Amino acid sequence: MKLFGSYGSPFTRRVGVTLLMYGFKFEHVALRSSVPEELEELKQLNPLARVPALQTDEGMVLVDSTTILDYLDQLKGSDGQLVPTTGLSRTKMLNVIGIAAGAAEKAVACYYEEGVNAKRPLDKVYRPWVDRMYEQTKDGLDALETMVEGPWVMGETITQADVSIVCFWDFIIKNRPESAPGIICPKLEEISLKANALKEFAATVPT
Ligand SMILES: N[C@@H](CCC(=O)N[C@@H](CS)C(=O)NCC(=O)O)C(=O)O
Repeated sequence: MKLFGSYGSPFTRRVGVTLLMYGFKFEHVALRSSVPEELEELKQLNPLARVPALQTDEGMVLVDSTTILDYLDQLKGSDGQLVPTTGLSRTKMLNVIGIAAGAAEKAVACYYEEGVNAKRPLDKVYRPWVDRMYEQTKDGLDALETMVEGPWVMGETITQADVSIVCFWDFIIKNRPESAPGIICPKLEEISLKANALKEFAATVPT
């Protein structure tokens, strides 16, 4: 398999961590949509020119990290999956991950407004909308903080909820400007610290 996308993208990183945790062999191609030549290559893989994209061993190209994770879960089979295969516990976990992904999408949108690779001239930024997106990110994380059930997000063992939340948390904390409303989520912070000590997370820290 080939994973396209730099680990600076939290959506790519959660796929990278999952591939490593499942023990799948893959080649990592750190494409960035912010570099024009790499963007051209990306367009050949993903009509939306976004990362991540995963080329399977059969030659299929999957886009969107949720779809890619679903594919990897199926490949892994029911034994050792990071997500329960059926039942309410699965629905509950996907709901938690959905909130985290929503918060991350808002943070990425803010990054494109005023991060190092901002797409819009600063004087064209519409402040109320950007502030609202920072707020949505913060509110999403605050909600997740209240949902933590144990040493890991869903309880005693590490799951996809931890993989996704940690990748999103690390991106948000690293890229959020000081002017944005502060985020205080000690449980998520601790889970991030614990996860980043694991080799699969350490191997995917954005450079
Ligand atoms: N829902 C998508 C989000 C992917 C996404 O937003 N990727 C960003 C990087 S974090 C990207 O490639 N953006 C480039 C663009 O939108 O032009 C997923 O889960 O894969």
